[in-house]
Amino acid sequence: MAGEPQSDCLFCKIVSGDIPATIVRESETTVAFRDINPQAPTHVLVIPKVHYPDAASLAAAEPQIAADVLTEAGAVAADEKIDSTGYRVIFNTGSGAGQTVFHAHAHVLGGRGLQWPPG
Ligand code: IU
Repeated sequence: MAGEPQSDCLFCKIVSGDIPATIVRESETTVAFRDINPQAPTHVLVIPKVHYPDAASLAAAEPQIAADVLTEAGAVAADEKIDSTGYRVIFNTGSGAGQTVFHAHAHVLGGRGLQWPPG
């Protein structure tokens, strides 16, 4: 069923606690944890607890939870004190854009200068 945990999904296993992660925030609907391969001094992933393959499918099915992900991304930035210097929230969507884990997630990146356009 849509949104149900997928047995082959690594981020569903982080939600269930079967795979360890350094969790920095948790809400009723989301988990935020440090990326294992950080690309900036702050690199946190915010994921919904429900399983959807990408941000657009999450937003179509569960708009409030998609909003919760964005709210938590902002809270992570405040917790990490990168909100005043600037930070980026990224949803890689599709393998052509670099998505490697097909469970919707927001990257929250900051703590260094960020170039535009991104690579
Ligand atoms: P992407 O947008 O799908 O490429 O992002 C997936 C991210 O998940 C990537 O930055 C990985 O380093 C990160 N990650 C993680 O933090 N912990 C894990 O167990 C796995 C991937 I698998």
